[in-house]
Amino acid sequence: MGTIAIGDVHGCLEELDELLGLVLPRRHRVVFVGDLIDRGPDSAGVVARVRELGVPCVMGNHDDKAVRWARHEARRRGEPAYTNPMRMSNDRVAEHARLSESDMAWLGTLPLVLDLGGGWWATHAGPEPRRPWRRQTAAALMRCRWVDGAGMMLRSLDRPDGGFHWAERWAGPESVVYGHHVHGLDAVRIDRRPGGVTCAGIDTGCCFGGHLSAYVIDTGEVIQVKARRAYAELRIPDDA
Ligand SMILES: [Mn+2]
Repeated sequence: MGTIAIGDVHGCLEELDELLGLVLPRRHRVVFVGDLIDRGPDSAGVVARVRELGVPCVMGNHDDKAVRWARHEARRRGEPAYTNPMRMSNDRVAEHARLSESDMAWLGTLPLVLDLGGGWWATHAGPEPRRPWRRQTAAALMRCRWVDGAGMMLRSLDRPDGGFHWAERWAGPESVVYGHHVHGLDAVRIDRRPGGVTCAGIDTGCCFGGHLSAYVIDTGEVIQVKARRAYAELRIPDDA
């Protein structure tokens, strides 16, 4: 049985259901690379669907932020003097309120990485190339995009001068399937690294009007559906 990884869904339930119609008949193992929620029209519906499927998902930075914000809110309700130190837009607060407590608790259990076997790992954003897989940080695994020549993570939304995407510097030996960074709205991004290492970036920006992509780990085949429309603007900051 092979494995199919599905990219950042970001609340795009209609597109997810269309993609599942293409993916599920293959009877492969299905995994999600995180960021199930925000930006698209139905975060709660997407979480419900993934929970119904009972398949694994890694923790995305949006999933993580929602969980941490909800924990602060719970504490604030119990301690009137407590102030939630995190910011969240009113739209996001309303969208997250549609998630049940059980959904939010489930999001809080998502792992940072999944071992898919065969030398492949799934994570939301990516490893920091200067560190071996076992010493990666949560910050990198949920947020890494750009790195310097030494493989150190840089905090930038846009490619810095002289910077690289981490997948251009990752030496393995693990192959990685990941989301988080929209390399383009159509094609998935495949980096073939020395030693037979592959990095597969499969967030093709469905919520931005691109595609929702599924990647068949064993064959490299890509299964895609087109976004119904753009639900958000591509250039908004990642944690906005
Ligand atoms: Mn993300």
